[in-house]
Amino acid sequence: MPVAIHPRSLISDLGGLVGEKVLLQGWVHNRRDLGGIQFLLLRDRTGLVQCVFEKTALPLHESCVRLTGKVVTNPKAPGGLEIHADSLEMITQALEPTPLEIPKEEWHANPDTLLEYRYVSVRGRKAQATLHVQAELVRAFRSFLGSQGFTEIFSPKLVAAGAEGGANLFEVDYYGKRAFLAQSPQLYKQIMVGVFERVFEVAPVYRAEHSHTSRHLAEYLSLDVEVGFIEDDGDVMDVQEALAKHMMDHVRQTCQAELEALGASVPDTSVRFPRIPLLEARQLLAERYGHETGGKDLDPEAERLLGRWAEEEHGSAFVFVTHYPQAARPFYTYPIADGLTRGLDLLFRGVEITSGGQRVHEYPVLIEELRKRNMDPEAFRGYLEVFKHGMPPHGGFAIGAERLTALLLGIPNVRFARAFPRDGSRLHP
Ligand code: AMO
Repeated sequence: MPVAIHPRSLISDLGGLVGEKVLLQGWVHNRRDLGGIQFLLLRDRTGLVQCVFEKTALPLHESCVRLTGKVVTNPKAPGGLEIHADSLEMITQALEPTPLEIPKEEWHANPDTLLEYRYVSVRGRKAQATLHVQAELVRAFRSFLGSQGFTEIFSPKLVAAGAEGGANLFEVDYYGKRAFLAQSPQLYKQIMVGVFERVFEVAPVYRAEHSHTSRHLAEYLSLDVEVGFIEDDGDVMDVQEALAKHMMDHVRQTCQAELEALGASVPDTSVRFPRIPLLEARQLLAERYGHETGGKDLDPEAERLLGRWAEEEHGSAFVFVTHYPQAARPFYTYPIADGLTRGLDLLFRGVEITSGGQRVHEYPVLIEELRKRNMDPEAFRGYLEVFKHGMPPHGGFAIGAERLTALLLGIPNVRFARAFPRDGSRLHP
């Protein structure tokens, strides 16, 4: 039973209250004055309802109000219901007009304006729906892993060295010493495999990305998984696939209203995710689409085309790309013959949403992998120590929560899959 804090009805419950008098609380989402009759579109955490008044002065947008009235069916009203209101009481009056029109929220229009006023634009129906779906994705992530014997961990975000390498570290002054914001809980989740065998973490990570793209944030929510006593990268993919399907199914079951508000659909989860080695993928893209890729990794167009192939040939919105070359993966990735690794990515709708794979679990091999990359083992002493103390074969992956959310919901810019995004040009609100 929900805890009753007021004799208050929620908008989502009105369907069962037709003909009854109700008390509602919420925000003035929109208003229209037709002279003798006024329409107030009321918003609460569960949705929107049209409330009809006679000769009432309506408060400014986003004022907090309490009203009473009768629930009436009206096929022309949004949602098929409206309130014939008889009282309107102010809870907190808005002091000035909103800096943008929340009911018109449109992320293609002017993202900068929307983000500048995010403290109120985040109240828009689409923003709210997006963040709600994300919360449900995370809930499903936790509950699925919990059911599989994983333990949640909490690793430090202030660290002495970067886990992922590269130039995108944020430096902080740590009691007069140089420290960094964690790029990933990579080392810590591996250490904790030595405790719990199976672990996960839900936490922000930091990347001082220098390119301004629609898929990169300076702070993003990393959904990390690590599992011990695996045979190989196939086990890592099995966990990942079952987890992704569970998360999709959960959203399909619990977020119908949000999916509708965003015009989004959840992909078919009945098909097996295809698994294709990177080198084969390259060949396929060249032969099938005439797209040649150089470099160590797939470029965005190659990812898009591979997503198209997975959809056309396998009916799958997801595809694993496996066996990345050593040059394309961090030193902790398990090396195999021919300069390849058991490192892999998962693409969703043609964009990378996770990286992962099997890790090196033997100390001498780690030293060797560092040397191969011209990295100094001394600089990684903190990372290496635990591997002297019996680490099982293990592997894992990290999902970028905002990318997953944006791709699922058809949101063109990952910034709108975060309540308060951080990027090279934005530190507030
Ligand atoms: P990687 O660096 O590939 O791997 O990151 C994993 C996933 O995180 C997301 N991501 C980002 N999302 C938003 N903004 C960014 N700047 C950004 N950078 C990455 C992507 C990506 O697939 N430690 C490894 C994971 C592992 O092997 O377990 C790692 O962090 O969705």
